[in-house]
Amino acid sequence: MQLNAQQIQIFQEEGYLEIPHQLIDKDHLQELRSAYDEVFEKRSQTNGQGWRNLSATDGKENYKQQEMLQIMGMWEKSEIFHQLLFHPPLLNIVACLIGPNIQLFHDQALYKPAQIGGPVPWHQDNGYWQCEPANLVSIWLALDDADTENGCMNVIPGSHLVELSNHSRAKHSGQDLPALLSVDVNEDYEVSVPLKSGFGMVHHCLTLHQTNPNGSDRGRRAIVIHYMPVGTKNREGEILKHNLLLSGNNPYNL
Ligand SMILES: O=C(O)CCC(=O)C(=O)O
Repeated sequence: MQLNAQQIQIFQEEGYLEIPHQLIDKDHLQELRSAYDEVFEKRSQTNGQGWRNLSATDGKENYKQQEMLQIMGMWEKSEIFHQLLFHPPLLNIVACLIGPNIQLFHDQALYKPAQIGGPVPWHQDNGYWQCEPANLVSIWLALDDADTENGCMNVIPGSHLVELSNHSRAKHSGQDLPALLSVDVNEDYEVSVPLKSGFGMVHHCLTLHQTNPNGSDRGRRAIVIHYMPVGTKNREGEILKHNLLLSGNNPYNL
């Protein structure tokens, strides 16, 4: 399903859009959850190889054992997540926002376990990436119901229209969180985006967003796919010509 003109306008003005239709049906969701759990099970005994706890402070003890678990490159670890990159309901939305020539920037699983799920502080994705032009978009897909109790996404509407903020190293109780950046934000303007499982939201790479800790009894499994228009350059000014082409053409990689 495509986005209509009004939905595209909302995205352009607000920097995010709660996608009003279900993206993943019940059976597909069950397959994705099983594959997700399998990858986490395999990785949980390792550090590195794309797995890390973003809540770990300074590589030492985790603050109060919080866990904000990240696995990068799910598409390379599981065939069903590879196929998800080409799932028409997702690509159709992205094409409405950045055009038909779409490459993968990367994907990541972001898992907040029940009760001990750690936060992700306010940031703009391009604070990490520094890509040019800053026209990347991300679909954040809920594999479990996500709400204010278990750490759904919170955004500052319209923040993508202001320039990139100065990000600094995130801290917890005075200790550095080496994997995370953070920005000071006026939270009066914050909007929460609760989502049912199988639903998603799309956000611009300059939209300020964060997620809270998960103190609830429900885990919060999510997968985020970051997409870029063909021709996007990395922080060194090089065109990312080799990234996986998801739709359309890539004249830079002939
Ligand atoms: O899933 C989360 O908790 C954080 C998500 C996020 O920061 C992102 O999708 O860029």
